[in-house]
Order: sequence, then structure tokens, then C-alpha cells
Amino acid sequence: MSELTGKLDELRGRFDAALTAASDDRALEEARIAYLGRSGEVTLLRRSIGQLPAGERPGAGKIINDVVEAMEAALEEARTRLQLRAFDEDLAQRIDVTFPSVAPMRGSIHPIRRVLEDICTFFERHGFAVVVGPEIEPDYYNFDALNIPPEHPAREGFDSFYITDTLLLRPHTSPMQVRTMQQHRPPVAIIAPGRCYRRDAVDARHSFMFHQCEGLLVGEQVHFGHLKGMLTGMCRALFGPDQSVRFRPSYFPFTEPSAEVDTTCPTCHNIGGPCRMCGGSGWIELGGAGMVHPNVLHEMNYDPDVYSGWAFGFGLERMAIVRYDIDDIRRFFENDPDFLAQFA
Ligand code: FA5
Repeated sequence: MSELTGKLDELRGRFDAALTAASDDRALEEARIAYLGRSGEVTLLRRSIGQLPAGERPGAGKIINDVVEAMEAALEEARTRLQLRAFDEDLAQRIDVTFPSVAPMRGSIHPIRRVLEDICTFFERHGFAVVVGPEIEPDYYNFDALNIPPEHPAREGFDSFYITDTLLLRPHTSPMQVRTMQQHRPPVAIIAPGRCYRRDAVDARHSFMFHQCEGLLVGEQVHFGHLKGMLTGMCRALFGPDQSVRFRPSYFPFTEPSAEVDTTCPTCHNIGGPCRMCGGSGWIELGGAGMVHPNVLHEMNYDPDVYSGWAFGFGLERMAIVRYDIDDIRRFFENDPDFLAQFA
């Protein structure tokens, strides 16, 4: 039996050497035939078992079977190794690893986001906190608490997409005035940026979804001059010192007095004539503003005889249109890479 084991060890050593030396499938096949084929060395050895004494034959058969199994596994492993090597060589021929790689596309901050962040930075520098609120609001926050009762005609202009009879996508960020005053006692100084929704027909400066930034300051002896100074300062910070800003008397149920804030049209530069951006007026409206109405302060349990405040709501798309000289609001939402790449 030990003679058989010695022979098998010697034979296995030669077989392994042949596999290691093999450089292609043909060499492997030759090794297989020489050792495991019909007339191969191992096969002949197996046949010779018949000459052993009957008691030794089963043991010898098992030893040979184990060795054959191990040799077949080694053969399979050698085949896989050769295949991988061939694959690597093929790849190295097809790929020029010295070729310069394709530069990854650079992303950029969306222009609306840039404007939003710059407004936040401006107000944070002046001690305002940034707050965010829900885009779906009950009509109490959208209207009633803002001095717009159910039959008030101003509701029509703000009416939006209703989800239930009393829940709607907010048409402006002004509900954040109410939420802030409900939660904090004066003084309060916040800005609240976010998305808004309205049933507006889409054109160069209107979208059914847009962004606003609300601002609210309430304290003692707060007056319209503070509002004018802050909004003019914000416009200067965003547009530079040469951009004209005007305050036009207006009406909002939740502010008194109220104003609309305009700036010169970036498309026609206020030279008049037909203009699809400003309709020929030479001005583009950025937002609304005013002194918080005493009824609103009262509803929030702020004493209007002690406290006064101002608020504003600016459209971020309009700010970006002016800042980057954009000809149509729709460009902000089309996700055109060529358009967005300009802001990289
Ligand atoms: C308001 O939404 C008031 N809540 C603003 C306000 C806040 C007044 C606090 C007083 C005190 P208005 O409807 O005018 O007001 O909208 C304000 C700005 O949002 C507009 O000037 C414009 O810049 C932007 N805006 C309004 N509707 C659209 C729209 N459909 N598409 C794009 N921007 C819009």
C-alpha cells in the first residue's frame, strides 16, 4: 500500500508541475490525457489494483479515487487561471491606460438656491432667524389669521390647489408669520423661504409653483423706515448698488400701509416698448411688503398699542431673473444642463 501512495505522490508532483507550466488550454488537455485519460498514468495504476491481494483492493481504490478527485479540481483551477490571464491580456490590448480620462461633469448650485442662500446670509447677518414651515396649510393660516375672512375678495387672488375643503397648498409664505407669532413673544425677527403654489397661468414671469421668502420683524417702535432700509439693502446686496428699487403703494389685507417692491426690468432695462417680461412698464415686481396689520397682531395676542412690525414676501424666481438676466421663469424648472452649467 505504501508503494502505491509513494507512486501517487510522485505522479501528483509531476502533474502539478505540468499544470503550472501550461500556458494554454492545449497544454492542460495534454496533461489531462497523460494522467487521467483512458491510457493515462493514474488510470493504468487504477487497473493494476486487480493484482493486489483482495483485502487491500478497497483501500487502494479509495486512495486512488481521492487523488483523482484532487487532480481534477487542480485541473479546473488551472483552467480558470488561464482564462483570467487571457482576459487581462485582451483587456490590456484594448484599453489604453495612458489615455486621459473623461472629466466628470461638474454640478452647480441651482440659481434659485443661490439667491435663497444669499438672502438668508444677508438677514442672518442682521440677527434674523431662518425658519421653514409646511407647504400644505389649513385655510386659517393661509387666510383667516391674516385678516382675510372667507368672503374677502383677496382670497380669490391667493386661491390655490385645495386638497380638502379647508386644506390647501400654500399660495404664499405668509402663514409663517402666523406660526412664528403663535410660538414666540415679541421681539421676533425671522425669514421663511419656501415653495408656493397658485392657479396662475404660466408666462415669462409666472409659474404655478414658485418660491417666496417671507420676512417678519415685530418689536417696539418698529417702523416703515426699517422695512425700506432692509429691503433696499437686500436688493443692493443681491443686484449691486446701481439697480433701481421702488416702493409702490399697494394693498394686502394683512399689512397697513402696504407696498409692492419693483426693480427695473432686466429684459428691456426700463427703456419702454413691447417687452414680454414686464409688459412694457419697464419695472418688474419682486414682492409685497408692509406694516403688520393691527388685526393680525391682535389675533396673535400681541398688543398693537405696544408692538408694531413689518413683513414682506419676495418671489425668489423674480430675484434670480433680475440677478442673472434670465428671459423666462420656465428656464429654472426645465433642468436643461446647458442652462444650469452657466452657474457652475
Ligand atoms: C404675497 O404673496 C404676499 N404674501 C406678500 C406679502 C408678504 C405682503 C408680507 C405683505 C407682507 P404677492 O401675491 O404679490 O404677495 O406675491 C409676492 C411675490 O411672489 C410677487 O411679487 C412675485 O415675485 C412672486 N409671485 C407671486 N405669484 C407668482 C407666480 N405665479 N410665479 C412666480 N412668482 C410669483
